[in-house]
Amino acid sequence: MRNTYYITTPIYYPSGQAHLGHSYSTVAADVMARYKRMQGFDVMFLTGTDEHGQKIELNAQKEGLAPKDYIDPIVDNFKRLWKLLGISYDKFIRTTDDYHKKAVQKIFDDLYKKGEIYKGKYSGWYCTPCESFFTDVQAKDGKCPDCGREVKKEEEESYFFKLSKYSEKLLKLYEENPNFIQPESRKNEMIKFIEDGLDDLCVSRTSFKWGIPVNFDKDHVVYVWLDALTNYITAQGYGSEDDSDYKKYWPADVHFVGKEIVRFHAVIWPAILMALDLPLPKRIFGHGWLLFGDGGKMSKSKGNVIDPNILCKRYGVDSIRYFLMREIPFGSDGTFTNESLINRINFDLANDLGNLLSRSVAMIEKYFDGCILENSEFSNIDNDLINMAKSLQSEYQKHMDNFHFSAALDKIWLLVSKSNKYIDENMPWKLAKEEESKSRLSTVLYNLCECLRIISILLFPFMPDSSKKIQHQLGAKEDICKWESSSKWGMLPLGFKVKKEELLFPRIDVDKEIEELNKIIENKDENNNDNIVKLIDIEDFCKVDLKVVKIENCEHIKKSKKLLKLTVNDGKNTRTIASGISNYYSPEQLIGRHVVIVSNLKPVKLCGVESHGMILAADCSEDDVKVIFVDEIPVGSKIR
Ligand code: ME8
Repeated sequence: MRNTYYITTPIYYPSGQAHLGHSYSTVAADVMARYKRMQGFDVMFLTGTDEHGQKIELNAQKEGLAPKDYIDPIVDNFKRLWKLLGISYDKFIRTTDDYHKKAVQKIFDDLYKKGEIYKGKYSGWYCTPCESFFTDVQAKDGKCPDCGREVKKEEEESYFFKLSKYSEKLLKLYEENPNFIQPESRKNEMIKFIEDGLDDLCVSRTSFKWGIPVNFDKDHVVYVWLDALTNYITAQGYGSEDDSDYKKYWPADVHFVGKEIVRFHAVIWPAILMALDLPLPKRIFGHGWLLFGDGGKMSKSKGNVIDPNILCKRYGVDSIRYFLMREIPFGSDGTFTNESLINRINFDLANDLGNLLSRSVAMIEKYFDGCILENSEFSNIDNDLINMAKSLQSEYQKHMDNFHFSAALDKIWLLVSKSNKYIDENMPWKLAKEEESKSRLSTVLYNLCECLRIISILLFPFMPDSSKKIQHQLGAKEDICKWESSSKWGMLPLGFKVKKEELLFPRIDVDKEIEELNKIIENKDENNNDNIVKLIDIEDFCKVDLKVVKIENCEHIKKSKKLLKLTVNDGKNTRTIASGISNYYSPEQLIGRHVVIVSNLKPVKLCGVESHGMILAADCSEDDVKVIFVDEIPVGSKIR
């Protein structure tokens, strides 16, 4: 049986669009998942969306939408962004999925039956954006200690989870498993948090409806964090009929989370699992934040373009993935600026890596018609390079296994720089001038290709497309581009054929680019949002004549499976309308009802019936349509 590796990201709130911060955690998890797959692990990589709670309910209300209608397009955008960024997740959980809801209800029931949950009354402070409860002491000055926004006083009947009784067990867990919380600084914060005293946790709400109902007390919905945290096991089938993936993959090897939610993952989540007598995840890694202020550094730019869609379009997906993982040590905070991104692309990618590849391949094409047939003339100065290349895999692995992504990339770049220096030292253009140096020239270029092959393998988790492109240009076949071959020298068989293709990372003209970015910033509303519905003027709306009518008669149209023929009256006139709702309503359900029609549509003929208008109905889902009934509104009323 293969070793398994289970990695998760937080499940994100679809209360706003997916942004670069979400991309940061998700790219990191993707890098780790690809790295482990490359090593032969059977990987389960889970991400998803956390769709219940008061914040989503309120946002949907503001938009005049049902919560599910509000979140569906946002969730689609998350998925679209993950596709764009090359995120290779194995499962995507939505907490509104039926199997999850049932499993959460079962978990809540089990905890209740075990005496881990009891009914009481909550009185305290609530931060809706963080979906988090606070005591008087924690919420000093009426502000959330996590995000600084205003908290609200809440008083409601609630169920409580006996979190307080787990203090000792949690402290013991951290002590016995020193790597359970990483980095170390986050562990110390958690120890302090527990030592300050844990209260029992309110795990149900009654003051709003958008959540999973408690099975045995339907006035209550499950607290969104209990609902969300359990995703890590329900997604694998825990609490469902088929729990084979749960048995195979749980416990998770690591939960990647932002530092602000380590508390939920390192305190509440293990306590819930302890209460359920289930195994605990092996590690919680609380990474730092990507900050978007300009840090006073930018002279020419008018802000930052941080929309990942725009950034990927302008600079390429791999450059963004590289930047996110290289610029800031995982675990620390760091500032994102367009200038730092452009500099990384120009220096690390275009100058260092891109140049190394294009120079090496171009010289082989120029001096050897693209084909190296000999590599026997070694010199002592090759040893340094070869040794560095051969030991890169183990150095890289040490960092990757500790989630030190930036350090792993640093190691790769040491070999990139060394290779570039090797070109300068050996001056192939000089060797090419002497016939008797051709053999040495061939060896030098072979060595460069071997370095590039090793670099491309280790780069794969970070820059999957570029890694494949490098291998393609080198003419390196798949069997010598595997993890195992990244510690071996001399894998490229003599006679391999290189092929120069377009530049992997074109250099960016910084001044011109900043000017372009400034234009995007100035026209933010027009350019920055692909997802906003195009706005219309009030004049456009006034052109539509909406009226209340009564359905006087209704029958099926023989030639059509979908259409009903309706006779409607607006108090003055009668007209015929053909409407595609026969899969959802029978004529009897409609006759006598008041509905809204668009009365000034141009008439059209549908299956032989001339239709004068359209009935308003809502597409609730793909297979559910609901007519908007307005029985209490008098016939003939105009709707504006
Ligand atoms: O907290 N820098 O969801 P959320 C780095 N639903 N990472 C960032 C970031 C930034 N500027 N902004 C966001 C929730 N993130 C809960 C999680 S899990 C059971 C439930 C990342 O949409 C980071 O991983 O607020 C952070 O923890 C997460 O997005 C918060 O996402």
